[in-house]
Amino acid sequence: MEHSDITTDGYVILRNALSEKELQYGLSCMIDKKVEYRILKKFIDTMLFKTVTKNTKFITEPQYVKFRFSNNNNSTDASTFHGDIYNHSELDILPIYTCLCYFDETKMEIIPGSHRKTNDWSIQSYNKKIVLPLQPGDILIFHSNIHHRGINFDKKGDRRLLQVFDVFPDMETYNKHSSKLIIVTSEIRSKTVGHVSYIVSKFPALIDTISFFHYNLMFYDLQYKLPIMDIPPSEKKGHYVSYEPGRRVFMNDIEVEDQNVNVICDTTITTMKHSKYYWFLGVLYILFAIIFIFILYTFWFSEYNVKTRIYLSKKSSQYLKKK
Ligand SMILES: O=C(O)CCC(=O)C(=O)O
Repeated sequence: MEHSDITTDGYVILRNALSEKELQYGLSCMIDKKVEYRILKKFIDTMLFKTVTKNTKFITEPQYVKFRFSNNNNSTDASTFHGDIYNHSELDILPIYTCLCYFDETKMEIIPGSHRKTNDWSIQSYNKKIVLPLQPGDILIFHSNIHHRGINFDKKGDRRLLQVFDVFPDMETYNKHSSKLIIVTSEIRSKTVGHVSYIVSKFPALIDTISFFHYNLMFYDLQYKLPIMDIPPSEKKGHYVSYEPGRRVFMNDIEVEDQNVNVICDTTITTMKHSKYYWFLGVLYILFAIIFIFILYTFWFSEYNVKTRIYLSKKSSQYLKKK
């Protein structure tokens, strides 16, 4: 285990934790661009979590809600800073983890300590970001609300990654906390945004700039309110809220499926669609657009502007004739 501490830093890396044979078993789930999810489920239960429980003291009897396998395509929603869960409860430390198993060499960016409540400004927190280099066989575990993002999506080649989300460390924690978890689904609207993010993530300078702005929105809990995809504050209070973009499929119903889908293993967790609560923002956006077009229109057809435009076109035709 590395020198990071799960309580202080919010993450740990188990370096070279899985053998070549175990990794090969995990990867045998890939059939061209599709995935045989039963193989992955077995890999998680018998290899990944066996290694995790053997090498950590804080995860002893893992209970997880879902997982996702991607190959360079989780940039649809993971290339800007985000938390996998947002903690709206009184607790300082969220008792839920995300476990990531890397099959290829790559990097990810994380903000150590961002899993705890802070009085920092967003920019102070943002400046603490560090890059974690990851190798095949490494397992990264963090508190699910830590701020992190995938990087390195511009590199050619595979970036195969298995992520197990909403991992409760033992049965007692699951029984106590799972009813406070809310999953907000937003598949349809995130499709277009996902496609754009996938392309933009291939341009590091551009995605870094977007990520900086997104970080500020996320820090102040605005990133889902502004695009009208959130639930009201009253429903968040006391809860752990996870936003789930992309398609969801149920473990019991699938065999071979696409990559990068959310494979749901626990169907008892509260799931809801974003509400109509913030639709007034939509009305405001339309009002602003109408006012903007009106101002532009009146300005363009004002007496002064019409005269100026006639004068300028006369001048330019005289100039062209002289030439
Ligand atoms: O791709 C990575 O390294 C991180 C992925 C991630 O944060 C996510 O998919 O939510």
